[in-house]
Amino acid sequence: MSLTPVERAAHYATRSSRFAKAGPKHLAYFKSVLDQPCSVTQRKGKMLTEKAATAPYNIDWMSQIQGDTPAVLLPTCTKQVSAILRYCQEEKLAVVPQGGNTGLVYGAEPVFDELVLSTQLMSAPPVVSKDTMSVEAEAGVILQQCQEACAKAGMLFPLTMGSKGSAMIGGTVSTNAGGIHFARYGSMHANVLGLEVVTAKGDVLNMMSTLRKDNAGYDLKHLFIGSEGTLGVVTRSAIRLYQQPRSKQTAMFRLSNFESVLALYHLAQEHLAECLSAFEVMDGESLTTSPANQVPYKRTDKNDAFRAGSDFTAAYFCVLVETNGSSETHDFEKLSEFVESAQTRLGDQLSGGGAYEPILSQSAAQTAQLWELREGVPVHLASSGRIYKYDVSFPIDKFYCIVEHTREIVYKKHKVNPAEVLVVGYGHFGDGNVHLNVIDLTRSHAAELDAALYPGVYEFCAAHGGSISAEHGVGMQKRDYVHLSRTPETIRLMQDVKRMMDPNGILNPYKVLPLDT
Ligand code: 2HG
Ligand code: ZN
Repeated sequence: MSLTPVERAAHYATRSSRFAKAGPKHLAYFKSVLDQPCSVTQRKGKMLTEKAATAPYNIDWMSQIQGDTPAVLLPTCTKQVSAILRYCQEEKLAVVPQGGNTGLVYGAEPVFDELVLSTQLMSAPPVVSKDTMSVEAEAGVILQQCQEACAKAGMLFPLTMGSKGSAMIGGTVSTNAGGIHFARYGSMHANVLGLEVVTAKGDVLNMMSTLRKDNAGYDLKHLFIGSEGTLGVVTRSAIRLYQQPRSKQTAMFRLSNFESVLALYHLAQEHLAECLSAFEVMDGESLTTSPANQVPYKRTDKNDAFRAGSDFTAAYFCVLVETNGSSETHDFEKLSEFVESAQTRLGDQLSGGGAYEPILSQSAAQTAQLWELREGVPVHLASSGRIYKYDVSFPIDKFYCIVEHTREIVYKKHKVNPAEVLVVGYGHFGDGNVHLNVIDLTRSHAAELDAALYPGVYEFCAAHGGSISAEHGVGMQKRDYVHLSRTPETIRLMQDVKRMMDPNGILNPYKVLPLDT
């Protein structure tokens, strides 16, 4: 449906009458809490109520969902978060926790008149410990700043993704963000060592720790990682670090069919095994809107064998392979051997008769260009038309089937003109995580696309052993489809947990769980 962001919010839910409306008495209380300087930093919090000031917090970055919050609360410390949530629980005031607001599933914006609790001012410089190989960061620390602080100490932060310049640590933990190094370093579930959370009742749970092994009963931090701010607000976390790799190698391949992408992946496992850190795939259509499609490439004697063409859409599949290792020479040799072996084994599927041979990056600048091609894909697609986004996962041999299926449905069954609607697939192949995007270039096919995609795409995932959410989470967008990826018993237990931990359902309402809770 072609709806305004406010209409789309109303399409997903009706404001629940169990919530109170925030009035002058409530706002005066929040102000008094936020005016108390934090005992550690001495900084006061802030409250925004002017429409112009609250506007950016009311809408997601894709401009799909818009609420109308009466106030944005910006605490500077855990104590203030605790006082706010305790009061909201008592007064039945709905609250949406918000970090960098980079989510894609309508999980971090108000739907109606919920208060916004932004962690933006909880951003003391992260504390990196080389000895314990961990970093401690407040919720509002920007992901990229955290990565840089770790890199300065020679350490690698395990998560990275296109939105690193805005996404905040608390949000990446709450949503169990994935990103491009997931296949190598694992999820936030695998890397969060300790957590401080304020529950929906205002209790502070101090679970901070840098222990690798700690088997003393329930590991409750995992309840908060990936529950998208519906059970508590993450205020601080301790995250596992890795040695900063001495060498990073990047190569780009262009292949003519999916079978050869799969073969290339298995070959990468064979040759690069422990140092493979990313294996990203983009199909030809996903690159057509990208200005970086014509990546300049310097030919030198050394890389002559890996000559580049300029049109990355021509071969059809584009694969970006990265390794992280400890020896520049050894790793370069390893990658070169892998490239040669791929050329021998995949022959024409890989070289296109010499037209698109692999590129082995020769410099940091070139590596950056190759990553720009990948990271720019969602950005350029989003600015090309009205976009439908899916973040789904499949067993890797079925990675691309959802894209082919969607093309069948859109172009053949619903007879939409392919020149007017792009159906593209790209993503994290090593994790079986495909981003299916459908772009209505002329913004005139809402009716056919709604019919073709809802609930067909999610049902196809369920029928083919996939998940409706690989890494972006559920938010409000996929709330009504969770039953396709979780059993009724599991959903009932999730609802029981939510009721027990948040009796008035004030924390991030209308998101993640079926609406009757
Ligand atoms: C990515 O992998 C992100 O680039 C965004 O997860 C994907 O916007 C998307 O569909
Ligand atoms: Zn992704």
